Amino acid sequence: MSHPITIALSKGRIFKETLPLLEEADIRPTEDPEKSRKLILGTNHDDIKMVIIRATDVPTYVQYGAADIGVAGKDVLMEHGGDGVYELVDLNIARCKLMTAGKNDYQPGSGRLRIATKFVNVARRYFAEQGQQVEVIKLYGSMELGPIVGLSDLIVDVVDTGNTLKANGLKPIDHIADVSSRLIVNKASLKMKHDRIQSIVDQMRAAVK
Ligand code: PRT
Ligand code: MG
Repeated sequence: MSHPITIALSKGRIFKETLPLLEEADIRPTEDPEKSRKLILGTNHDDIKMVIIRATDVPTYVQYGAADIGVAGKDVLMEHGGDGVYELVDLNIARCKLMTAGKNDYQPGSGRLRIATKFVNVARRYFAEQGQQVEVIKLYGSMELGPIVGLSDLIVDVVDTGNTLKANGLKPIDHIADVSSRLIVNKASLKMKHDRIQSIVDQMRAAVK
């Protein structure tokens, strides 16, 4: 009997852009998560299922083996730290950049800066490397408001077109990292279910543009 395999994905851009790659590995969900309320989706294989979870939870599911395979942004992986997972393929999808941003009239000065972000670990590490003293304030969304309402001097967020920053009177300042989504695998799963997982990984890697 072959081992069942669970794949963790988030709704939205990652799901949409991962589907064609999974298709190349002959894996197709039996339902559209955007239309279904189900958190577990079947596939065209009896022994492969998908769990649909928040983007930031994907590395945690894979770390603990609740999912064998997952797709997560490099931003989310940097924040998580990557314990217990192998990052095996750069899928080259959902590309963006991790940046600092501030008000259009922001001028770098001396002294301790307040940083509002959901990427608290990334922010602490980045500013420590820069030798900059910071106070990091954890937010769960709408980071762009931080500098506008005087909550923070800067934010750390992912930026694609930059339109969201611009629409809120902010400008991108420093580039922290280029981001794309990565195929991650639980370390124990790769040993225990090696052949099945390796074959999915190889087929998805071959499908990457
Ligand atoms: O939405 P939710 O709170 O559930 O979680 P999430 O925002 O982490 O998930 P999701 O699906 O929005 O993003 C999943 C992954 O897509 C992220 O972890 C990134 O790796 C990647 N990605 C690529 C992006 C973007 N592009 C992006 N533009 N994630 C978020 N954005 C946001 C950005 O923060 C900004 O607020 O979209 C907004 C528009 O960006 P601009 O610069 O084009 O205006
Ligand atoms: Mg989002």
